[in-house]
Amino acid sequence: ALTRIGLAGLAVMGQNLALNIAEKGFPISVYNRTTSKVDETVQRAKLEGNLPLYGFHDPASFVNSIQKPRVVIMLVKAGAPVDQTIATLAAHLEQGDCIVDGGNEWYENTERREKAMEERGLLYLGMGVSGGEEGARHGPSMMPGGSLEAYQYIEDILLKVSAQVPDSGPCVTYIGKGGSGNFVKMVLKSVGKLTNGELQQVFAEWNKGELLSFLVEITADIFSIKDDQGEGYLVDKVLDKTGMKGTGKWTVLSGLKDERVAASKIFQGDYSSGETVDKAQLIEDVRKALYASKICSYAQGMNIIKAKSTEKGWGLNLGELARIWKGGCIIRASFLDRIKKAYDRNGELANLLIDPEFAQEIMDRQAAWRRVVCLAINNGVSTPGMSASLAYFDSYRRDRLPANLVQAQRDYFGAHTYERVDMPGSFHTEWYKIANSKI
Ligand code: NBP
Repeated sequence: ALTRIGLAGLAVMGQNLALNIAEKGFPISVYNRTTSKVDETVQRAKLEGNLPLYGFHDPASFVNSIQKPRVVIMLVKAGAPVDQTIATLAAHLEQGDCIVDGGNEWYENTERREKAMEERGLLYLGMGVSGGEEGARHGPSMMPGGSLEAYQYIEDILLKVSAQVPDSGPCVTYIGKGGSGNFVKMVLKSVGKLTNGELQQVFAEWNKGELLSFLVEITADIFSIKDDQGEGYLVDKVLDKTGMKGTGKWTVLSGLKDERVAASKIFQGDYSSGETVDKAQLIEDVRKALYASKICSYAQGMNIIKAKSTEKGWGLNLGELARIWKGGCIIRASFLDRIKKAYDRNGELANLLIDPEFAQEIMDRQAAWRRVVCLAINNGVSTPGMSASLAYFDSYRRDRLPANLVQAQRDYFGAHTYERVDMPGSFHTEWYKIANSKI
C-alpha cells in the first residue's frame, strides 16, 4: 500500500517530525542522503510503538511509495542542501505533487523556489517549524506559507501533528502566500547580588503571574541544577558564548567571546555606583520592567511582520499568529492570548503599544522600568533588551523627534531637501553659504 506523505532529511528535526506524523496515524515514507539515518529512524519507529513509518535508501522508490498527489516534507540544512534535495526529488515527482520546506529558510529563497516549481507544475510550501527536537516529536508550532492548494492537501495532518493548546486549538494556520511562512518564523527571539537559589525562586514566582511563559519557566529550572562535574551550579560553568544555528544571525555580539575578553582588559575599572539596593524592590521593579519590555518587543516583531505583509500583499492575520505561537515554540506564553485579543478588538491596530489595555500596562510600569535601566547604566551593566525597548517606547510616544536635525544635516551635505512643520512643500537651504557668510 502507498503511504500518505513522505519526509526527506532525517537529522534531529526530520526524524522527530516523521515519528510524530506516524504516531498520529498517517503512514509515512522517509529518506535521507546518508542511508544509515534511514535505518536509525526505522529502528526508532519500531521501538516507539511499531509506528507506520517506512524507510527508503533511494529517492525513486521513496517518491513512488507515496500516494498521489504526493507531498514530501524536506528538513535539511537551509541553503544549497535544499536546492540539491529539491533536484533529487523533483526528478521523480509528477504534475500536481508538492514539496514542503520545513527548515529555517530565508524567505526570498522560498519565493524563488516556489516560482521555479510552478513552472514544472509542482506546488511548494515554505513552512517554519518551531519547537526544536521536543516540539517536532510531540507537537511544534507550524507556519506554512505558499501554495494554498498544497496546504489544503496536508491540513488534516498538520492539525493533528502540531501542538494542541486547550481553548485555542492546534498551533498551525495557513500563514499566507509566498515566503510568508518562513518570514514569520524568522522574526520569531548582577547588581542585586541574588544567589542562584534566590533567582530560581524569583523566576518560579514570576511564572505564576503575567510573565507566565516557557522561557521564564525553564529559566527557573536552570537556576536549580547543580553541576555534577564539581562544586556549584551548572549555569555558572556554561561558557558565555551564545551558539547559533543561523536562526539568530541578526544579533551577534554575544558570540564574540575572545574580542570581549580583550576589550574587558582595556576598559578595566570599578563600574559599581555604590547605590544601596533594596533587593525586594529591585525584584519587583525588574518584573515590571521585563513585562513592559516584552510588550515592546512583541510590538516591534509584529510590526516587522505587518510591514512585510503590506509590502508583499500577503494579508497576514496577526491575531492568528499570536494564537499558533501559544504551543510548541519557545516564545509560548499566556501573554500571547492578550495579543490575540488586542488584534481581535482591532485588526488594523497600528501598534500593540496603543491598544488601550497594553497602553495602560506600560503606563503603570514605566517608573519601575526607568529605575531598572538607570540602575543598570549607573553600574555599567548592559541590558540591551530592556534599554532598547525603553528607547523604542520613548521614541514611539514622542510627537516630535530630533530627526529634524538629521534631516537638516542631510539637506546641508546632500541637498536632500526637507519639509516644514508650518507649511506644505519641499524646501532646500544653502546652509553652508548662510552659515559662512555670517562669520
Ligand atoms: P541540519 O540543519 O543539521 O541538517 C542536516 C540534514 O541536512 C541531514 O539530513 C543532512 O543529510 C541534510 N543535508 C545536508 Br547538511 N546537506 C545535504 C545535501 N547536500 N543534500 C541532501 N541532504 C543534505 O538538521 P536539523 O537540525 O534537523 O534542522 C533541519 C532544519 O530545521 C534546518 O533548516 C533548521 O534550521 C530547522 N530547524 C531546526 C530546529 C532545531 O531545533 N534543530 C528547530 C527549528 C527549525 P546527511 O545526513 O546526509 O548529512
